Amino acid sequence: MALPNGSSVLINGERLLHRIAELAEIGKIEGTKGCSRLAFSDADREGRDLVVTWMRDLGLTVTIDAVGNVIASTHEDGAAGAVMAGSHIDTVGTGGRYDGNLGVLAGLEVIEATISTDVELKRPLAVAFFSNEEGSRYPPDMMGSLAYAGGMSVEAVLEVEGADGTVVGEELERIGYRGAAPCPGVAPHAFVELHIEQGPVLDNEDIQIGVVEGVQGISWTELTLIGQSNHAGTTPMSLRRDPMRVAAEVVVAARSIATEMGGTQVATVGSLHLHPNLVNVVPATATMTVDLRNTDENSLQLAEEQLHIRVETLAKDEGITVEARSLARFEPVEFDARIVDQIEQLAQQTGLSTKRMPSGAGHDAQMMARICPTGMIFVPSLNGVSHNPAEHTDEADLIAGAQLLSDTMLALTEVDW
Ligand code: HGY
Ligand code: MN
Ligand code: MN
Repeated sequence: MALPNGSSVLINGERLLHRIAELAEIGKIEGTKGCSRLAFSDADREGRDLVVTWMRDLGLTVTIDAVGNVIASTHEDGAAGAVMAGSHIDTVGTGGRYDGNLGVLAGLEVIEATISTDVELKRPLAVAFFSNEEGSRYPPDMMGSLAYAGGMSVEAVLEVEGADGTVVGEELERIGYRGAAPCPGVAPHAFVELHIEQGPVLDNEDIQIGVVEGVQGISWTELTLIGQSNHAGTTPMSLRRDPMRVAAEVVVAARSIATEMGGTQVATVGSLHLHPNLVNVVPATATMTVDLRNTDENSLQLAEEQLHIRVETLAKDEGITVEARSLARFEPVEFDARIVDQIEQLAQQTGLSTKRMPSGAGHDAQMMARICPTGMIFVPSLNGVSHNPAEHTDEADLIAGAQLLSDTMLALTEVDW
């Protein structure tokens, strides 16, 4: 797919870097490059307001839907028939400045660069940021794009309660982003997400572009382990029903499931809360989360079964009860081969080194793949570090990725599926 009229639109790398830096000031984690903008928090609202201002200053048609997804388009019909870029601008609590933000700001840069040239496109361009991609305050992750793609109702989204006791609908209202546009949203012609890899592969192999073929499956489970609170000094070990003992062994079990299975299987216990969490009290409850992922659905189910068996065995042995709640469950996704090929061809055409690879992290693109041809572009993460304020990608890689996003989006305006 040749570029329109043989010309290509050159993005303005300095403008992109400046916007990344400006957005990163919102929710800045002092002394680091990172930022903290949990979904629907005041910092998230501030970040949203800044990006929406940039969108409106470009004269784009900006719509906000019922779950706070924001779509900006060069055409008044919004996403209809458009080639759309996008990602998220919410972050985890200890986030970096590139996760999600790069894909949104690069998409905005492509549109601004295109508007400032005389190139005539057959299709509109659009850029989106979706609500609550991280899911760490309100599960599941990719919540906004899941709803946009019709995978979760607006009602279900609005009633989700966070670990902090707040509710999505009320927080959305409070920050002024419970919009009027319908959700699910309109399927665009195509969707392309530029994102940092967040893993070590590209950096280790000194490769500039990851041509992403798909996203691995994700399984988030919350376990509430219910034992008997008791005195730490007077309760004989034989009489204890200690949920923390089971929690500790579940952490070890999750890790051994992943190492025994090998391949792409990963397992993470990322949160653990004890009640009453006091030095001289055998805990009453332990609440923990287990994140399992695998590129293969059958293997992921095997890991889930293994975890369930081990938790039940440990709980029985300790005489405690277990309540399990699924927080997120997404099967592996494959991206559209035509877009994957296009990204690879354009990258190699411009002399960039490439590697085809799956995504270990979840992304909004995996939800958009449900409703339109979708692809992803990765740029390297230094030492594979992410979900960490030290997250870093070299400026040259950021700009190369954004230019490839531009070339890909423009090429996709030329094709009819
Ligand atoms: O959980 C994920 O993979 C993504 O960062 N939300
Ligand atoms: Mn992300
Ligand atoms: Mn993330």
